[in-house]
Amino acid sequence: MRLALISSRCKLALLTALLAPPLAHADAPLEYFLHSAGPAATPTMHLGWGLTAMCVAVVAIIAVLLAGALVRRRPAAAPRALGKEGGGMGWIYIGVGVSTLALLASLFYTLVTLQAVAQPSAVPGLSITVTAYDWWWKIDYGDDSDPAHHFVTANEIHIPVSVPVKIGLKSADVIHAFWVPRLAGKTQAIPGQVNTQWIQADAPGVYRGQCTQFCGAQHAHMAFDVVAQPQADFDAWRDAQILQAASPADGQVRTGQKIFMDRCAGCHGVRGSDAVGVQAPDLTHVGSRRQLAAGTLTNTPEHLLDWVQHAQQIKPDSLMPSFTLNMQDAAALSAYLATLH
Ligand code: HEC
Ligand SMILES: [Cu+2]
Repeated sequence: MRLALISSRCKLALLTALLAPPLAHADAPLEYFLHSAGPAATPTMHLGWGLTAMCVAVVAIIAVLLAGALVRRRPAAAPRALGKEGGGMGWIYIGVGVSTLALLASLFYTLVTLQAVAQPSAVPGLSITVTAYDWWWKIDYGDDSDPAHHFVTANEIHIPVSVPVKIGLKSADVIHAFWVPRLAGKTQAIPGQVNTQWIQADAPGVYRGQCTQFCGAQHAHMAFDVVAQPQADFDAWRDAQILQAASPADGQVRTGQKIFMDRCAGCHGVRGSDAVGVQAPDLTHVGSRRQLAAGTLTNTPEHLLDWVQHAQQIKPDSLMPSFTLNMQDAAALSAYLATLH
């Protein structure tokens, strides 16, 4: 039932994609490379449409010629001797010539496009390191010049609008690929190597990203959001993210924190507490994120608790175990997690 639902939604999405105008605005319903929202993506989108148009034209011309040949079919005659086919070679030369020109033109257009998206036109105003893990993304706002501005988050990248942002891409395990279709082409994240790419959003909005290199069981649930905001909003977000978690005062929250320290802190970090795990998403401001577990669930208190108790059912094989909690512990943990916003 769920599968059927998804596939009919996919068909609808595909249909929308095919019918939508190529230059639809940033709020287009479809998160797809047929629409672009920034200078790192627009030239490749145009290239995609151009090459598609060329292919369609070739198919249409061939179809028309074929139909013409069928209609004007001559009566069958004895085959002529080799070398006396009676002309027609002119058409072969024209065909080869036109094909060669079209292929050269598309090669040239592709090279020009690659050059156009290779570098931003201005020096990137922000630099982020993204590390791919099975099956989530660590986002590191490192700032060498100012360590006080350094913080780590997960699965949600905020950027200021109209500013080129440099992304250093790493992998902690296998090969992944970072792709935000409306903002840039895809780039692989390879263990032991730092690849770089840049993105820029011309309008505020949420742009969905996705791992596009098969990386194991939960590859499909390895999404992320890029949230583009006006500079002032971005600064406010960053200032809030830099803050450490407050230490709990209230009794239940304190109990919840103790459960967290016992059962979660080996993997997860919460800045400002003794939880310094680095193999899992930093949870200092987990409540501020839109989604949980790399786009698997929307972030609500119910989903949060559901995730903690049923991670293995919700995202089988993910590197977080499911936890069995009694009602009291679940309530306490919930109360503590609610303070991490
Ligand atoms: C063995 C390591 C491990 C332990 C222990 C662990 N987690 Fe996780 N947790 C992970 C990993 C890995 C992920 C990322 C899973 C994914 O998205 O594929 C994760 C994801 C999460 C997320 C989603 C974060 C986000 O930004 O999407 C939350 C919330 C979370 N864990 C809470 C907890 C809590 C609460 C506990 C303790 C009861 C806990 N975890 C214990 C490894 C662990
Ligand atoms: Cu993947």
